[in-house]
Amino acid sequence: MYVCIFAYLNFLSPKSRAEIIELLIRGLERLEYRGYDSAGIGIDGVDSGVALVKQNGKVKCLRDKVEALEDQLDFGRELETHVGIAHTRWATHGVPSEINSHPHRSDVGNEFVVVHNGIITNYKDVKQFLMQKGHKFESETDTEIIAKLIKHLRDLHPNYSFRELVEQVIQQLEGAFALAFKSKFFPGELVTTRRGSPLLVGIKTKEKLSSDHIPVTYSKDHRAHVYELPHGLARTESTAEFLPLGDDRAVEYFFASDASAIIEHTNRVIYLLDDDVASVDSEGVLKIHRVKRTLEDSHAREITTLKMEIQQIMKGNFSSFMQKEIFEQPESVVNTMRGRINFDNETVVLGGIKEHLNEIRRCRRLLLIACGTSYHSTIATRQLLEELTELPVMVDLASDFLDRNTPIFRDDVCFFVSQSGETADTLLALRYCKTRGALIVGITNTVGSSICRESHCGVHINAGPEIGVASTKAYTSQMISLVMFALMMSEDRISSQPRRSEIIQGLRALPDQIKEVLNLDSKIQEISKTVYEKKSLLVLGRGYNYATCLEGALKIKEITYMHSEGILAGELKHGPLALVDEGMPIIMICSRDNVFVKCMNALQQVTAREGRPILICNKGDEEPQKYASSVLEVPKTVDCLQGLLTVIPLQLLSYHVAVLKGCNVDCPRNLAKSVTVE
Ligand code: UD2
Ligand code: MG
Repeated sequence: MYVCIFAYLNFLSPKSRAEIIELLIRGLERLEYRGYDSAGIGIDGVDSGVALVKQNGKVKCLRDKVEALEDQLDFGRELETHVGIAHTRWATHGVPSEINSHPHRSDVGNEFVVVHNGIITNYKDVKQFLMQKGHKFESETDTEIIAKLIKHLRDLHPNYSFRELVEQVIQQLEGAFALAFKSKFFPGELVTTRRGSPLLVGIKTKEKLSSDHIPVTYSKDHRAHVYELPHGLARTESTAEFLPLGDDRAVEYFFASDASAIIEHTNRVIYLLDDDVASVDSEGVLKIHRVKRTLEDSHAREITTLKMEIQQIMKGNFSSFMQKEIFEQPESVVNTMRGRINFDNETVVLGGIKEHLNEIRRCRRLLLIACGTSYHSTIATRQLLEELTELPVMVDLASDFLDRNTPIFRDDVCFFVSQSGETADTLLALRYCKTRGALIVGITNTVGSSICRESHCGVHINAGPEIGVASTKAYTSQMISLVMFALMMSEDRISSQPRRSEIIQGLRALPDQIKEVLNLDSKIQEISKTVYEKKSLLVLGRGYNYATCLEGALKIKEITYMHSEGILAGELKHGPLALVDEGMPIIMICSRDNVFVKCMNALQQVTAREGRPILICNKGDEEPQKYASSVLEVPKTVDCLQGLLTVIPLQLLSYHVAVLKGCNVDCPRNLAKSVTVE
């Protein structure tokens, strides 16, 4: 899901092996921003075979490893035509390790090697089949089946072309993928394809291209001519004439998950469509082929000219990663729930917890320990955890928990929540509890992180890499993970079935509701113009929305440097009300739940002191709107999920205020993405 592929083919364009390796690694570095935990390349070996170099960790570690192989790999050797494939990986299947890194291979002889971005959902069935046929697997990944399968098919059909073999393979695959294949049987040839995951081709030639289209050919279409690009063999579709373009047939092709890895080499690219098979044959000719012709298919792929800057490509249409990540939430929440919630029979299975469930049910209490935004996700779900587990639930900031030398017992269950899985205070608290014999549960976004390794069990929130320092999508995914845990804990209790059912259906509707909230963006931008020059911003609410107040205020503080406080509305008259006058900007969250009436009271206390709050309320709820200076209406959902929707306007507001103030949204001053020091 969260990986990138890059492939480079030079045809009649002599390059030393060192230059080729450099190109591949540069390509990976360009894709690094998408998050990764290991990397690898596949190139021609010094014999006639394929050499693989793979390494855990940053691309830099791969670079160091390759450089150490300088003598072995004969760096100075010039290769006129060569195919190299490369990959960065963000683990979803199996921990980050050399063996789980790509490229994956068909056999110890590296007959076929492949890089893959995506997820193969039927890999277990295919793997079982191949194991029965005697294939030996070495990794825990879904990708490895692809390499084994193509070898299996080649052994059955030795006369098939490389492209035909790949087409046979993808007909067996379910799920999402972008793939690039290299084989020792087909030197100089590269086959790539995609379904669901992005893939584009960059083309670099000295001569001008004959056409700005590459026609698509089809297996079932005998009349189709094979149109070929570039160089002298190319012909246009309309005339089917040869169009000589000069004598220089040299060409370089770049295949990548996104344009950031290509743009420095060429701005001429083709975006492949689902099930396109793009191959470069031994004559250096790029062909696009499809097994089946579909009605809506345009029969040609346009070569487009990229005009974007690298920064722009990386962030898509967004100005910062934070903004991109806020807008990713309709998908990231789905990824968190994928394969875990069955919405039809209303069951929830967290694979990483289920074996410990009975032990957890017998515990004395649950402790949730975290820092910053992750801590807010524990506050947001505490009430539901108490309700559905019927256990005492403590939430603690890791640093304070440690300062207090908190008593911990063998029958405690301790949760440690951290996006990176490396947060130093949280990790220290984990070790403290572990030595006292408690069961340790991790909730992290990073497979193979310290918290993941040192915990007894846990949940990967699967939100995808988060790059902006201010956490957004990880927060909503952490909340959902804890909600799923609560649902699992209560599955056997008949009396809680209606409640569970309501929550599960609420989760089902969530992605669309998040999209609706994101539509408030331009309105929020307008509102931010009214507050960005203020000194301070108070965020008021209670009940399930209290966590949203804290999280919203934290977002505002960390990226706009404005003072902001999340205040429990019930505490207003115990002090904070003194801050309120007509000049104090206030945001009030007031949704239709069991504390609505109390919230209305607080709202009136504020308006009685001339405060005119910005209101976040449920769609169509007119009563609280009377007191507001402006209103942001979010769809109503189940009370315990409402915070997933009310937090988003505050994420957006902090983002817009930061932009207006000229702050660096992705890298706020004084802060680091993961705080790995105490
Ligand atoms: C696992 C696979 C997933 C897919 C799925 C199929 C991994 C990482 N996940 O997802 O790719 O194959 O099964 O059913 O291979 N863990 C900790 N501490 C933490 C987080 C997780 O110990 O902080 C453990 C957890 O107990 C489990 C493993 O890591 O043993 C994977 O956790 P997960 O949440 O990814 O598990 P699951 O079943 O959703
Ligand atoms: Mg573990």
